[in-house]
Amino acid sequence: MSKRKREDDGPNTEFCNVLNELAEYERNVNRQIHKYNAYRKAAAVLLKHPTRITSGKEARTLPGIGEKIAKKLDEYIQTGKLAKLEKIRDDDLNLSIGNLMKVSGVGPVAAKKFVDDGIKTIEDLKNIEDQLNHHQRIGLKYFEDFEERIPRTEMLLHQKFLHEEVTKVDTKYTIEICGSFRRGKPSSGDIDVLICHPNFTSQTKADTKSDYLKQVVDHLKARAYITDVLSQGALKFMGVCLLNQEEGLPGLRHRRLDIRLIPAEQFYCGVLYFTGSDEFNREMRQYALDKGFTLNEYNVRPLGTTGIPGESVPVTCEQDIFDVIGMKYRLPNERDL
Ligand code: 8DG
Ligand code: CA
Ligand code: CA
Repeated sequence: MSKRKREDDGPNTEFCNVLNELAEYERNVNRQIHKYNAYRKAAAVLLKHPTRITSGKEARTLPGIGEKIAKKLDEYIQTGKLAKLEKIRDDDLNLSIGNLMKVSGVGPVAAKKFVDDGIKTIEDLKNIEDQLNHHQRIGLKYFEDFEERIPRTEMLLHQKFLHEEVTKVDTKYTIEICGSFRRGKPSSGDIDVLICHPNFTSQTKADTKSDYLKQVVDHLKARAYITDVLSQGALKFMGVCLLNQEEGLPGLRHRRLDIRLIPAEQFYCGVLYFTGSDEFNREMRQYALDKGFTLNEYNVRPLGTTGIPGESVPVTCEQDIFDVIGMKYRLPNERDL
C-alpha cells in the first residue's frame, strides 16, 4: 500500500512492514497524523535495530516504542498475525483509498474524498477524468508504467543520455542522478536529477534565474525525451520522460522524472540530501546538531552558543560536508539504513 517499496531485508523488516501498514491506515483512513508518526518512528527504530526482537518487552526498551506498540508486537510475535491488521486489510474503505493513492497526484486527502463520493477504483477514476487535476490525469494516463520500478540497466541509459544532452545545452552544467539510483539500488521508483551551473548561485538575480532549468527542459522536450509536464518552476521540474528505442531497450515505459536546479554553492548539500536515504538524512542531520551544526538540503552552518546559525561553510564535494561535522565518510551505497 505504501508508495515506498522496501527492498532491503533486515532482522526486523517483517515488524517494520506491519507497523508501516498500521501507519498508512491511521493517516489515510483515520486522518490521525500523530498515530501515523508514532508508527513510522517505531518502524524506523526497529529497522535500524541489529537483531530480531523476541518480545514486546524487548522492543519497549528502544526509543520511540511505547506500551501500545509493544503490545501489538507481542501479539504478532506470539500468533504470527495482528487482529487489528487483519481487520484493516478487510476494510473496503482502506483498500479503496490505498488503491487510488497508487495514482501519481492522488494523495490521501483526494483519495478519501473520491471514495466518499463513491469513486473507488482506477476504472471509476477514468470515468471522471474531467474532475481530475492535470497531475492526476497524467498519473492515470501512465498508471501501468508508473507502477513499474525502473531497472538499473535502464537507469544507466537515462544517466548516459541526460549527461550527453545536458552538456550539449552548455558544457558548464554539472548533472547528478541522485535518489536510490545513486545509492546503487537494483531498481528505482523515479529519476531524481540535480543540475547546477557555475553562473547560477543563490545571488543570481531572480529575472535571470528562470533560464538555466528552462533551457535544459526545452532541449529535452525537443529531443522528445520529456513527454509531459506535471509542474515547472524556475528551480523544479516535475514530469514524464521516455527513452528512445534506439537509445536503449525495446518496450520501454514512460518514467517519472524530476529535475532540480540547485545554486552552485549549494550543489553538494543538495546532492547529499537527494541521495538519501531519508532515514540516513535524518541521522546525519542529528549527528550534525550534536556537533553544533545545522545541516539541510541547502547548506551546513555552525550553531553559535545562542543556537543561531552562522554563515554557511563552503563545501566543494560531499566529503567536505562529512568533514565539517566530523562524521566518517559514507559512500552513497552505504547510506541505506
Ligand atoms: P525510489 O524513488 O527508488 O522509490 O527511492 P528514493 O529515490 O530513495 O526516494 P525518493 O522519494 O525519490 O526521494 C529521493 C531522496 O530525497 C530520498 O532518498 C531522500 C530525499 N528526501 C528526504 N525526504 C524526502 C521527502 O519527504 N520527499 C522527497 N521527495 N524526498 C525526500 O530525505
Ligand atoms: Ca527516487
Ligand atoms: Ca523522487
